[in-house]
Amino acid sequence: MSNVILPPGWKIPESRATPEAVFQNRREFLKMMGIAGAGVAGALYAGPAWAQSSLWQRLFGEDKVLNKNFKTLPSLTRNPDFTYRRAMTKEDVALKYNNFYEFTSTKEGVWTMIDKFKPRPWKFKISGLVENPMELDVDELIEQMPVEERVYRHRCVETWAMVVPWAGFPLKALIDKVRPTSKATHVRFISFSDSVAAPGQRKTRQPWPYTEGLTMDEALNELAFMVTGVYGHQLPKQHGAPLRLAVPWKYGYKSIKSIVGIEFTNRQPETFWNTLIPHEYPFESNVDPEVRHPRWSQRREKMIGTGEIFATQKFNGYGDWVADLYS
Ligand SMILES: Nc1nc2c(c(=O)[nH]1)N[C@H]1C(S)=C(S)[C@@H](COP(=O)(O)O)O[C@H]1N2
Ligand SMILES: [Mo]
Repeated sequence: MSNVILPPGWKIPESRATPEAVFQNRREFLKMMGIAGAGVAGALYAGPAWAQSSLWQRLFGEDKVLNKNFKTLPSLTRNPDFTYRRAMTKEDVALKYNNFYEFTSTKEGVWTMIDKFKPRPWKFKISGLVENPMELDVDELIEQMPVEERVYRHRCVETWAMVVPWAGFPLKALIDKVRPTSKATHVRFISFSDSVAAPGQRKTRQPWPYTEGLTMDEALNELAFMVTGVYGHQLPKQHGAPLRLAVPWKYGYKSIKSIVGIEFTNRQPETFWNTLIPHEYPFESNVDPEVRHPRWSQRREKMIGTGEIFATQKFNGYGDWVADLYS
């Protein structure tokens, strides 16, 4: 409809074929070259610009970029109320298949491009229609919150899905602390701005920073979760360190990453995708198999890693928690 740029990676999963084939061929490639291990190859060739390319990173840079030394989170209790009824996605799979347009629109490339991004120290601000506005270091905030583990399903609008164990706290706990005034009807979330670390933000026709929003009732729902970690450790950069949202009854783009601020407002806020392509990405965006995306069906979804296909469920299967909000 408009001449708005449709980001090139914004496609159904068929677009995965090429880069994944490259990655899966890594071992054969190494064997072919007679190189014993990625470490040796890395030591020989670290340096030239071409070695920084994402193809090179995919072949040889994985341990460095994945940085397995994420800080472990203390004594995490898994909340048993959230049943997920599917196999959990493997950590390495989730780490290497992301949507994070600040870095790149290729899902397989995000983890190779996050080196310069520094999610700590990180200032976090709560403003707008609240009695107790706050501005503090993100770790100071997290320390005050009731952190637990919840295994949630995640359904991207592009039809891929995963199941991951997030750590975090209910958004409601934060809302109770800052006490919105009776005028507040919506919550606006704002992601970081750093076009040096995040090359995607140099695309000046996109409405950076990434923003999202919820109604107040949605924000107060038990399911709305502020995520501080995953798989038992601090959130890695590619999943939206140091703090992201998880609203699993909505399409994935509502689950905004690397949040620097939350603002309470008296009107529906503008959001990144809704501003870019309004007829494809509505504000509400609840998962619904009956409502087609203009360019594809939403009836089925594919688990990353295993490739299993499932029928998509209304509200991504979370109707018991949220259907009341929309009746
Ligand atoms: N700031 C920011 N948040 C974002 C995105 C993004 O590009 N930028 N992508 C969204 C989309 S489309 C999805 S599906 C999820 C993906 O989360 P994951 O990479 O941790 O799986 O993040 C969401 N949050
Ligand atoms: Mo998504």
